Amino acid sequence: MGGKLVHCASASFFVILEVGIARFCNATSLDLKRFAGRCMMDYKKLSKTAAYALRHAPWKYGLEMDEDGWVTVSQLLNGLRSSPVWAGLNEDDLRKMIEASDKKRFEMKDEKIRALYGHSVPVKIRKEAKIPPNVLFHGTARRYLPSIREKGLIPKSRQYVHLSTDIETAQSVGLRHDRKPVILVIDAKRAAKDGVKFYLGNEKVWLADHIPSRYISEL
Ligand code: HQG
Repeated sequence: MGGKLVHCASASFFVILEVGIARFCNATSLDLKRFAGRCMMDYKKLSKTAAYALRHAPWKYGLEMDEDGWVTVSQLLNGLRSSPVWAGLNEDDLRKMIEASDKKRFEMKDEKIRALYGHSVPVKIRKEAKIPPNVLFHGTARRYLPSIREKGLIPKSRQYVHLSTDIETAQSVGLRHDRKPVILVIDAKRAAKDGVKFYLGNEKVWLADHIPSRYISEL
């Protein structure tokens, strides 16, 4: 038999994709691609693509982003569907992508969706300043320390500096840059008192425009 055995993650059963059966059922190759796409939905890959669209390059997907980072779900679906991999994508897939993730990267409300942090789009996403926890953490690479000691924490290619509410999260952020990351401790209470603004990303991620080095110590 010339069929392929494919694990169907969304429905948890096995399907046989058999060219003969497809012909018998009059299915087109696009129908088959859509069917296979639905059965093998890779939510991690979808999350990476959606993050790229919503944080970094909305224009590549034809998205009109408002000043709070929202785009309509229908625009995002249309933009993503132009790639054959996501041809069969629907709103429920976006919802499942959000639920399947270990990090709360996106928010969906009133037929709109946005990334909660990580942006690098040219126009700065508006964030409301909030009172931060007394202490925040930041995991980074050892090689960045001399510059951080001198300039403080700067957003670099993103719009905001990203801070973590706990050491474990900071550690995993830092591991993206260095196998032995350094954990920085931010005296957020004192910084906020002195006028540094903090913004909420999600329950574990806080944002700031810049953290001067006088509020930073090493764990
Ligand atoms: C460093 C991921 C030299 C900074 C994560 C960091 C996070 C400096 C790097 C989110 C510096 C920028 C963001 C200075 C800061 N001199 N280096 N003065 N100031 N840096 O990736 O915070 O999985 O842009 O320490 O989990 O690592 O994508 O920022 O090492 O929440 O959802 O410059 O991205 O989330 O790196 O990570 P990044 P980040 P997702």
